[in-house]
Amino acid sequence: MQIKKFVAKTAAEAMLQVKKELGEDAIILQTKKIKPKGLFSFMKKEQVEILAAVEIREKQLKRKESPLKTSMVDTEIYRNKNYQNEKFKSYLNNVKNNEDLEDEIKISSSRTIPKPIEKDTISKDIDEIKMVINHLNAKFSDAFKSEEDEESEKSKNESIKFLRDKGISQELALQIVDKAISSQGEASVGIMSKVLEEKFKGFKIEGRSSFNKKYNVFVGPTGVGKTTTLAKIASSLSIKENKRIGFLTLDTYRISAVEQLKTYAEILNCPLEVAYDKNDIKDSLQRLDTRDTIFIDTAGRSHKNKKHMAELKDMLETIDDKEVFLVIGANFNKEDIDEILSNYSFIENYHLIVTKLDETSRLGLIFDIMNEAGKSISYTTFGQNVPDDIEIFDLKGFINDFLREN
Ligand SMILES: Nc1nc2c(ncn2[C@@H]2O[C@H](COP(=O)(O)OP(=O)(O)O)[C@@H](O)[C@H]2O)c(=O)[nH]1
Ligand SMILES: [Mg+2]
Repeated sequence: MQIKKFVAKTAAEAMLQVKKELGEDAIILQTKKIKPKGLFSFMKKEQVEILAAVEIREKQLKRKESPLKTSMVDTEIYRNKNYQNEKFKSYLNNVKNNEDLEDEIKISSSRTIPKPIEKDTISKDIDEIKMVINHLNAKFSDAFKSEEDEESEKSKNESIKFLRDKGISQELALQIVDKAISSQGEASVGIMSKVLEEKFKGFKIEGRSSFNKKYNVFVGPTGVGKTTTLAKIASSLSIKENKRIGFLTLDTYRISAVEQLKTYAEILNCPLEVAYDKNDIKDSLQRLDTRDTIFIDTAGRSHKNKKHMAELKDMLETIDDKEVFLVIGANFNKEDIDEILSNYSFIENYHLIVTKLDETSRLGLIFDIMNEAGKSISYTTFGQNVPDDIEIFDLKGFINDFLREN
C-alpha cells in the first residue's frame, strides 16, 4: 500500500491530484480542512488535505516495501476510523454535488473495506449485542421479580399510605417505614410504634405540671386557642395547687379578647391588668408583683407580618424571668406549621402547645411539628372546656392512640 498526502485549495482539485498520481483505484483514507496558521492567517484561505492510498501489485510490493513497514501501515489504518467505506462514498457524493467534480471515481466496496475495518465492525457488533443483552437482563429481572419482593414493596407502600392518611408528611412517613424495614424487616404497626418512640423520645421535653417561672407568656397565631389554653392552665394551678395567679393581657386589639380573660379572672378571683404598650407592661407587672405566677396573653399576630413580629419581639424583651408558650393548632397544614415555627424561632427555649386535637383526624402532624421544631410538645388540648380539656403530652400514649386503626 502506498500512502500519500495531497493539499489543494478545493477538495475537487485535491481529488484530481489523487486520481492523477495514484490512479482510479485510489482509496481516500482521510480528508480534512487545514486552517492557515501564523500571524496573517486570517488573510489566508483554508485548504483541503486528502490522505490517499493505493494498493501496489505484489511484485512491486516485494521490491519497495518490507513486510514490517506494511504491517505498521495497516495498524495505522486500523486506528483511523475515517476509513469507513460508507463515509468515503458520502464524501464523494458531496464533492460531486457541491464542487462539480466531473470525473467519476469508482470504488468497489470490496476493495475499500480493509481488514482493520472488519475488526472495527465486529467490535461495534459486539457492543450492540452487549447492549441488547443488558436490556434483556433488565427486562427479565423485572419480569421475574420474586413474589416476595413484590409483596414487600406492596406492604411498604401500604404502611406509608397508612401514615400519610393519618397526617404524617410523605418525607417523615418514608423515613419511619424505611427505618422499620431496615431494623426489623417489616413495617408493622408494632414496629413503627417502636421506631416513632425511638425517634422522638430523645427530643427535649418541656412539659411540666408546675410552673416555676414567675411570668408565662402565650404567643401564636390568632384564634389558635391561646387565651383558652392559658385559662385552662391558670385554673388548674389556682384550683389544684392553690397558686396565687395574676393575669396581664397585651391583646388590646379586640374588646372581646379582654372580656374573655376578664371572665376567667373573675371566676378565679384573680387580678387582671391590661397593657397598651411597652411602658404599660412594666407598671402592670409591678402591680401584679405579689402574685405567685403571672399569665400574660398576647394578641394573635400574623406570623406573615414582619412588623407584628418585631413588636412582639420588642414586648417579650421587656419581660424577664419568663417562659414562653408557642401555641399551634393541630388543624393547620404542614406548610403553615413550617412557616410559623420558622418565624417564631427568634424565641429561645419556647414550649410547644398544640391545640384542637379534637378537630382533626390527622394527628400525624404532631410528629412533623416535633420534627420541625426539634423539640417535644409540652401540652395538647382537645376541647373548649376550661380547665379539663388539656393534658401534658405523653409520647408513648400519643403514639398508641395515633397508630390505633379506626
Ligand atoms: N375544639 C376546640 N376548640 C378550642 C380549643 N382551644 C380553644 N378553642 C376554641 O377556639 C376559639 C379561639 O380560642 P381563643 O382562646 O380565643 O384563641 P386565641 O385567639 O388564640 O386567644 C374559641 O372558640 C375556643 O373555645 C380546643 O382545644 N379544641
Ligand atoms: Mg386570645
